[in-house]
Amino acid sequence: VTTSDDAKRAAARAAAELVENGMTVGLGTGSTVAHLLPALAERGLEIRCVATSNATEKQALELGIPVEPFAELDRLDIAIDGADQIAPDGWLVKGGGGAHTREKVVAAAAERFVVIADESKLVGHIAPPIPLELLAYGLRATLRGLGEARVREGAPPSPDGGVIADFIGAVDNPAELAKRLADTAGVVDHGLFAAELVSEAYIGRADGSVERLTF
Ligand code: A5P
Repeated sequence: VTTSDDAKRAAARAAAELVENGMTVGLGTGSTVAHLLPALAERGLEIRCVATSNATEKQALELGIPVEPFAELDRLDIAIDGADQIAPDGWLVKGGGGAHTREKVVAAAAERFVVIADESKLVGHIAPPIPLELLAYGLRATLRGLGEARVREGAPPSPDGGVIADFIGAVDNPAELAKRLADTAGVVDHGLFAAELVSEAYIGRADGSVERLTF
């Protein structure tokens, strides 16, 4: 068990306390969320959950947390998820695990979107790589349109059949790049999450302390 694991666990356990009986909850993906699920299960709440990946769904069900398809619910009370980069202004990069498309749908549907991470995720500036999900249809043409992008080696397709790739060009202005990526035909979604989506971040440290950041 590494110290970063302790830090992730501390952040995850603090965020689990935000969930209340009767809530609809979006469950993120990754090694930090893997600590959230047992903390949530221990609370024994009556909640309705959607999962952003098959891995999260499987772990949740094993722990007795109910998961339903995200087709009927039209909003969520809260979503809790990890991040790969957290900038001082609240912009995020997500998708290190290739789940960013579903993660963004869940974050956008949530009244409150809470990020959980260890302090290594805090960055001064957003930097490449920026994860992408691309349609397989026209893949080479989409990559050509993007310029500096490459398919992520060894990454399985997304649960929706998309090809996982990364934009590796410079990131000067995240908002401008987000618009350019979103406007490129063949891009299903990208891993830049605007600060407006983010309610707060719980940052765990190896000593077990947790800092709450709001943006
Ligand atoms: C999954 O695609 C990602 O967006 C994760 O949320 C992100 O990579 C954080 O993962 P860890 O909690 O494993 O660092």
